[in-house]
Amino acid sequence: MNTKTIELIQPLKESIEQEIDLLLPKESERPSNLHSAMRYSLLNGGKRARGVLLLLCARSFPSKYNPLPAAVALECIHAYSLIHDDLPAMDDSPLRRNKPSCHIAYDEPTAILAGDGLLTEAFKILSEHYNQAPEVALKLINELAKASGSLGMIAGQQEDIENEGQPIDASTLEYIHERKTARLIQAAINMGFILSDLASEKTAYSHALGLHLGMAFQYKDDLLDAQSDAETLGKPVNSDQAADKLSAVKVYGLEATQLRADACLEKAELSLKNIGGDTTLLGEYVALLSKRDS
Ligand code: GRG
Repeated sequence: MNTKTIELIQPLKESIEQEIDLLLPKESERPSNLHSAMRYSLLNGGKRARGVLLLLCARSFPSKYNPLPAAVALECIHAYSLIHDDLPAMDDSPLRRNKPSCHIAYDEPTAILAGDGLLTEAFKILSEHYNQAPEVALKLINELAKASGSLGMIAGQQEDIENEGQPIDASTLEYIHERKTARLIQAAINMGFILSDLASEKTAYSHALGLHLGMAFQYKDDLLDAQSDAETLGKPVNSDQAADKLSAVKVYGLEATQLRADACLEKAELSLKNIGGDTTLLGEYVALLSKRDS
């Protein structure tokens, strides 16, 4: 682990958490239980990988916009997806980030509504905080909606559920992983670069960076599920195998999954070089994510 990079990233994580606390409705706001559940799920840890990536991309070129509200919007979408994924109707997981999942800490209806609340809140935040620059606001909203909607993350989740326990081919697996995981990470990168006004001829590189990094992230997630322990991971391990879930490890095996992760990372690093700008810390963080243990 590169401790210097971790030290440089920590203040970014903290600034996202402070902004979450600032922007989300307070627990004292009615209905108190709902807002408490939304805050519980959003402020109960996690790496903030998507938010941090957005901040790092936003500052790789001079920018006049504050990227923090966009990072919060992205983390709202991520947290909503985790709440709904943990529900009994989906993954039925009692543990998230080493703490009781939202529907365990509260109850199922509250967890469903907390997820819905966070999903809606994300777009409210973007529309309110970038309204001085309507073109930027629209681009951010469009990017996040495409990545998380029924052609993006929700498509991945739907096909993941439909294919559970079925024999799976590599192309279906790639379709699912690209949508379920990589698209939101791609949105983090794209939203950051929208805020730093990346030259239009370079956007193909930022899209490629997001896609390859997102796929590497999912391969790593599957490797961790197969190789880590529950304490380190903050959720049950071997859950893919136990629930007969789709997993790159199941389709390709451990060694080939690692090779795929490495190849994606190499492509991500090449795209980053082509983007230019001040991306040193971004490059170090990308490498750090590939070595993460949770
Ligand atoms: C319910 C619409 C809907 C979507 C669910 C996020 C998701 C889609 C499913 C969760 C299961 C899973 C393993 C998804 C892959 C994405 C992923 C690796 C999520 C975990 O993200 P991390 O590692 O978590 O960034 P933290 O806790 O650090 O924020």
